[in-house]
Amino acid sequence: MTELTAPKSSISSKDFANEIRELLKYEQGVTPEQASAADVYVAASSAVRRHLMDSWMKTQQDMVNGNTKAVGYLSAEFLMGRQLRNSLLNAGLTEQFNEAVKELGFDAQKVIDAEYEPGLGNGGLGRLAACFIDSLASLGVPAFGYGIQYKYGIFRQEFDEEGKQVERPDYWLANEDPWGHIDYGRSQRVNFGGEVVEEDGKRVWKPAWAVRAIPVDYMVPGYASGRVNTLRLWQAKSYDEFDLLEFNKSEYMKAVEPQVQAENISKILYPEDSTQVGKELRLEQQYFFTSASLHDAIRVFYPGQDKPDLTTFADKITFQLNDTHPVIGIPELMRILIDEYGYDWDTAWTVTTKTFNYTCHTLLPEALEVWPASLIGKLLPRHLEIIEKINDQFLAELADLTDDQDKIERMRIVTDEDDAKVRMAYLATYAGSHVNGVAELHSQLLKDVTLRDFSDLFDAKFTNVTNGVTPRRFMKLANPGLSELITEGLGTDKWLSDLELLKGLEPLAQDDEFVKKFAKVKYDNKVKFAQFAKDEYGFDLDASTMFDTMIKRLHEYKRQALKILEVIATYADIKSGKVNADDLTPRTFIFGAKSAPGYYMAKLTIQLINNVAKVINNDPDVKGKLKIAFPYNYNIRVAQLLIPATELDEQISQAGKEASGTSNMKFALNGALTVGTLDGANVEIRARVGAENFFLFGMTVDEVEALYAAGYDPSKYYEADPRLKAAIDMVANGTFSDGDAETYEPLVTDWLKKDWFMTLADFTAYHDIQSQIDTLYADQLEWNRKAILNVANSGYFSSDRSIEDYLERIWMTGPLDK
Ligand code: F58
Repeated sequence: MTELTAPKSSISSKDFANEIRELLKYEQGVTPEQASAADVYVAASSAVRRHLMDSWMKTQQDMVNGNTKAVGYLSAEFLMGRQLRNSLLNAGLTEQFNEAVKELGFDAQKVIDAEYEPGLGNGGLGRLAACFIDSLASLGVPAFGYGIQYKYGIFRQEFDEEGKQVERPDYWLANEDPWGHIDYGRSQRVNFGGEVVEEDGKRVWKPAWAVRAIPVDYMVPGYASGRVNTLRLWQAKSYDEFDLLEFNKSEYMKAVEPQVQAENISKILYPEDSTQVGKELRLEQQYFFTSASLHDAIRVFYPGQDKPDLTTFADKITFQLNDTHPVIGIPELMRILIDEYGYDWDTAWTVTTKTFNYTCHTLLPEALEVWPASLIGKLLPRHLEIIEKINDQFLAELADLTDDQDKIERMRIVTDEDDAKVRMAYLATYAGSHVNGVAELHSQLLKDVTLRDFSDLFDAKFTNVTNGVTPRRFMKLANPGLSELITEGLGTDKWLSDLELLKGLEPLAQDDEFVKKFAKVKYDNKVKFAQFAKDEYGFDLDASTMFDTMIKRLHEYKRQALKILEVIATYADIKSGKVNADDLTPRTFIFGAKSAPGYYMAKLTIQLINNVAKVINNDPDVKGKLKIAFPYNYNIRVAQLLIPATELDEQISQAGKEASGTSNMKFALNGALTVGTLDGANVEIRARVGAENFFLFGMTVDEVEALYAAGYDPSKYYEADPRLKAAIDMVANGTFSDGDAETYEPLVTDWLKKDWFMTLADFTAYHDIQSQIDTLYADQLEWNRKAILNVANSGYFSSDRSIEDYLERIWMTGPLDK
């Protein structure tokens, strides 16, 4: 007997269909016959929202009356993915929906596909935030996600004739958004600019301009918890919509100027992680949403109180700073407490330091935000004063802790130079109660390298919370076939809210019948992906080949170059006759990656991959044994289809550079084997699934450091490995650029002269592991056994576990009473 615990609403499909009919009529104004799939999507979404409404309202009430402290997750990004299927799942309405739309004469998938995916994040960091709010709700912990409702999300990626990335605006709100509820009555004023003056012995900020922050609320339904939390995304609007005086003078453009300026703040998500562009607007965005969110929390937790006792603020809500983007919230809370509510500095400091915690998501020094003090002074003059005072206080504290003047200098929050800088990570580390990295190795490196001085003096602040992913979206929704098989194998579906139960699959890895069923699910997922790739991109993929996937932002440290060079080297082996294509294990190499628009090397790598695809996919000598597929505009939807179809997962960053990675977790949970370096969460995945079930290669962090120290010369590796040499020569001689040697010259020169992330040094090891991969793949039963062991031992990587760790180590709170 299989025990089923998934939520199921008691409403019948017929009644649910009637609700959709009503909404079509009264909201959309159409009959089911007139309705399009998009209409049905909107109506069905509204219907689900209605079903969640009571739980949402109750959760809000309970939170304010609260037996427990709430969590405020401050994040510039929430990469949610499509909402309808997830909401249906959590509302227990999946079956009713499937039946109801059929009854109305629609195909369920077409209705689902009418939803435009909101792309309000760049990659891992934004998706993590989305997984975390899902888990918070599923664990019944009262929480707000606070961020920005960007009008344009991450750009839509296209490839041009030459295989270059082209960025198109992502106007995701072009159609009705049934999920977001705009709440004009709860808007907040956010001030900017101006000056600070002395009045009655007090510092008083006289801002020059202001924008109105309007909350757009999204429900965040928990799975089987009966709780629905809120994602509150702020939209910027002008207070002066329209200047009638100007308009009457026929100055139409001028008349809307204030509106344009204000609305620019929430116009676009920054896709940059290479160059620092639009610094000013970015700081405006950061202040905009943190200021609005802090004021909002005061409004929520001290309803109707003019003089709330804000010394209790940190008992009501704890704020997690998702990377440095919301760190300006620290001086903002100080300012609110001192200037708006009259607290003295020390009281304000006590409250503030108890309120905030900081998560760092990087190891690249250039990714730690540093703002020119002059810019902060221009936009937020009062905040600069407060930051300077925090810095002075910090320096005084440091002087008591250490005699090491150099160290004190290095730790300054505000640098001591003409064009002073404010280091946001340092501010967060000093002012926050806790600082965490996102995988064990990363947290260790933060202590040993990135924030070493801080960990020397404030070791107790530092902790680790290894990332996780939500099994609801990335297993149940993405991989229904595997989910059913797991439920059958375990005799319960409880694993969806207690992922460690997957451990129970371990013995089944020795049961050949189960292994075959598992293999069948994987094969069906490959067929499904191939069909999608055909319909969407016109690719012809062969589901009988190994699906070998690398999906992540394109960045040199992630080393997509390593993968493509290995493919090219194999191609060169075929062309030179060293290898007979017939002897190869047929593989389909699938890439998905967006590059920051201003990141030249990353864009050139995209172009190279596309052109290698063009040549290899069309060369009869290859006999179809190698194929490259690079679907453009990789997003959550593609991820949900591709991850379950993948057999080999590429996590090949240079050791010590990937903070954690989260796709590695999704792959392991969906039964792919990983080829990877000892980097980020790979280390923990390998430790759990077993070294024999993971293809490890490449230098360790220590080896990388030693090689840098010894003086790294990539050309030596080029000379030493004939395959590597052949591959680079092929790129250099124009094989993938119609004979033009110029096209990839910058890449070639970089590989041979610089190669900062040591792609060449790891190349031979990466090649050597490929024959092990092929050998195992030839024994499908063994391969799938190992894949099952990956699934069985990856339960730890649920975001529910991550949230439990945050609750215990950082937030010191827990679920609401039932
Ligand atoms: C990622 N960071 C890390 N940043 O690279 C990855 O290892 C980790 O698993 C993940 O965070 C979650 O902890 C990341 O995605 C960004 O997207 C930046 C956001 C701000 C603009 C530049 C990119």
